[in-house]
Amino acid sequence: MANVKQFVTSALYDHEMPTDKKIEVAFMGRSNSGKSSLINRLAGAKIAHTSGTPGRTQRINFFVMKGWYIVDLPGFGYAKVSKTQRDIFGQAVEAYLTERQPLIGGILIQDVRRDPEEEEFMVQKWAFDRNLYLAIVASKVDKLNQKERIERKKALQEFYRVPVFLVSNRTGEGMDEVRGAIKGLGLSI
Ligand SMILES: Nc1nc2c(ncn2[C@@H]2O[C@H](COP(=O)(O)OP(=O)(O)OP(=O)(O)O)[C@@H](O)[C@H]2O)c(=O)[nH]1
Ligand SMILES: [Mg+2]
Repeated sequence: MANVKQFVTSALYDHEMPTDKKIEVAFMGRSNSGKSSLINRLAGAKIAHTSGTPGRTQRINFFVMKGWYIVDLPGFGYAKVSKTQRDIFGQAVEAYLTERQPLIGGILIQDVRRDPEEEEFMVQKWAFDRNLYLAIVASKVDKLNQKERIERKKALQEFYRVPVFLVSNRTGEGMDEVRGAIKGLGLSI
């Protein structure tokens, strides 16, 4: 199939977003949590810009997959960009999440070594309120040994009260489970 697994556009406002009504899945999480790296893993190609400098993704980025879009959102919880800028993309993200019609679900990514904070629970509440699917993915599991993995999985599942997928964007570990969740939405990957 031509024209798949590539960057399509970046937007802040609805009128700048794709109009072809393909389904969208939003990738959300704290800055530096590994959103863009996960997108690249799932696509099997380096389509999203990754960076060791947090806060690099400052627009809503659309990547076309097989008949649907991955939407890479600016990371939350990043303090170093100016307040005005944060307000602009904060409002844009909020409008996207609450109003966007093609959006059917989200993937919430967090570093496996951290505990969820207010923002993560807000994402969970958002999905619940809009009755949208949400998969919770804990990244950077390559940083943990086997015992720590078991402990962190249990702890995170207790926080979120739903299953949490542990992945490494470095080694590819856990990707099949995330792919399975996406397929469960009826999407091809
Ligand atoms: N060891 C390890 N490093 C990772 C993993 N995922 C991401 N990283 C690293 O973490 C840093 C941030 O990754 P990104 O994918 O750019 O994070 P992001 O969530 O898109 O960040 P923003 O765009 O700033 O919101 C990069 O240096 C990645 O190489 C992982 O699973 N394991
Ligand atoms: Mg990013």
